[in-house]
Amino acid sequence: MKMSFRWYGPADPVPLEYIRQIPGLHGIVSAVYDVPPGEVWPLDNIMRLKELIEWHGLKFEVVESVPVHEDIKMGLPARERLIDNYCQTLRHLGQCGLKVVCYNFMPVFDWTRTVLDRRLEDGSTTLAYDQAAIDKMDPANLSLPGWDASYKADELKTLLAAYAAVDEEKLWANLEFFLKRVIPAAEEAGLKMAIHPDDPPRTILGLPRIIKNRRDLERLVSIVPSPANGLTLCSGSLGADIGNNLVSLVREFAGRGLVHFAHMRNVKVNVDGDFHETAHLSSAGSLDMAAIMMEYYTAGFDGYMRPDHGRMIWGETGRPGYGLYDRALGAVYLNGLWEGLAKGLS
Ligand code: DNO
Repeated sequence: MKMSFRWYGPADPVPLEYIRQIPGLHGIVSAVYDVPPGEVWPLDNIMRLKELIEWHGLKFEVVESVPVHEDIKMGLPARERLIDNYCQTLRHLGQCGLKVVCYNFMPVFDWTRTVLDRRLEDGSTTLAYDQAAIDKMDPANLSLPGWDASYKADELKTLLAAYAAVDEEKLWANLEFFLKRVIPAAEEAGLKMAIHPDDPPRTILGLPRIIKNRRDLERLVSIVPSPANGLTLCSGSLGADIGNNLVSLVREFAGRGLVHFAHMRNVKVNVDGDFHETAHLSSAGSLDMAAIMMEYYTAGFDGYMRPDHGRMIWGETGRPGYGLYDRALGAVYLNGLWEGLAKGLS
């Protein structure tokens, strides 16, 4: 298992100088952020990022994410050119020695929360999701925390309207079209693709969502059976549906060598399906993190893992979910569990 840490590039308020001080880190997970979605990532930009990370004593082997353009997800004619661009980006990443590419196929919004700073009893703040708040939203005048600045109002309206023609089966067909082109390119470039599940794993605002549970994951990997067509198994995303059993998902998919990237975070899920994110520790949330780690260990997992979102603690401010302190605690906790497993502590 290669413990990694997400870093949003030179504009990230958390500096690499601090990240390197977290014990037990193998590398950084990052992306080229200054190229618009759909365009080719130039070799130079990737190389510069890699050199910067390596200069800090860390490896750069995992990209999160190479965004999939909405026109590909909608199956518009522009996808031909956009998929060619995607494959070219993969070739460049392969040339720079990258190994795993995380991506997702969620329409319009990637992760969705209704609050980014819910205060917990201990005074920390965290990301939370309340269905009632979503249901109250006016789709014609949508305001979603974390996304408000990403789209202009008109742009968002047009996009949401265009998705009215895309149901789940259409989205699957578009994903299939994408994978049949992209997986061979990834194989040639020496890369493994790792799809991120939908977060949360349910249909939101009428938009189709197709990577939500075991059945979806199985369907995905069987579209193009190849080690290059694998998963980012995100405990917090899938775990927000209490019907998903993370331990058995790890057994099934990591056991077949199809999990290339493990996102580990804990969530507290209520009976009504609302949830908030918690500290990584098992006792803090609904997921048994130790049991999940044990399953990875038993599967002989040698892929990449990272602590996922953290709360904001100790007065830290910054990018919600991606501060330094709580994620660093997560990395150390997960490494501790792993050492315990390796040494047979019980
Ligand atoms: C949220 C993340 C996601 C993830 C993408 C991967 O913080 O877990 O944004 O990076 O879905 O494509």
